[in-house]
Amino acid sequence: MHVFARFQETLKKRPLHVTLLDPDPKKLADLEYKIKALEKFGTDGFLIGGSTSVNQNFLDETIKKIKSVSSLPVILFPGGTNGISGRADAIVFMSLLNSRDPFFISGVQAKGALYVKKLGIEVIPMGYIIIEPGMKVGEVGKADLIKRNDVQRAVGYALAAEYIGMKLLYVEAGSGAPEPVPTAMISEIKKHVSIPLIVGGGIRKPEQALALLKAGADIIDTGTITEENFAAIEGIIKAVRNYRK
Ligand code: 1GP
Repeated sequence: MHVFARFQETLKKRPLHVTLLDPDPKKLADLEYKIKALEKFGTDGFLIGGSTSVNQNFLDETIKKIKSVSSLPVILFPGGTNGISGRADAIVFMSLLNSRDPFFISGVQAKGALYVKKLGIEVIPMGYIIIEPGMKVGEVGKADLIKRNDVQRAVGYALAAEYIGMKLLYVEAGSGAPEPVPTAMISEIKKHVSIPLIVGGGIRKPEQALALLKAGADIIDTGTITEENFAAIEGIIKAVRNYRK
């Protein structure tokens, strides 16, 4: 079964947790240990992201290493065309809907589309919207950041994603954000949108993940915590896995 279909099946029963990993040479040393532990804790898959400076060989190497120790799906979450690898199971083919630059809405996608097709990996169309503070991705993607209290604007972009035909919606505060996206914004989005909703950026505690799930998030994504405080990740993953609506 394809990754997205499998995720949809699981979502009928419980929310999902995904772990964002940066294909960075400095982080490869303890990757095997971390992957095994994350799988044991119950994460549902790996998103492979990283900045625009991702090295192709290194990306392949990272995915190869993950695949050698885990059976979980590996999904590309690319920052540009160099974040694409045929070793992954799938790619979230995303459009940064609230970018001021058309390059990030459809330009970079046009540059990479044929390559993705040739690789034959599963494509998951995803709307991506960035909320304040947006951090590095907001800057690089030239996001016209949605203010944390501008719930209506967030709902507009979220619903637009669904009407455009996206299969998945990612609401992002930016990696390393001091606080996650406000729960009031997530609950309002959830009232209007029916495609699965991933929330990420600044999630460091189980309580934050639980509050976002309660507000309506379907998938929780954490990245920084895996690098900065690995001891905390088990609690977050288990909280997500055990949550029931
Ligand atoms: C990045 O939102 C994700 O796209 C993960 O954010 O690194 O803050 O967990 P963190």
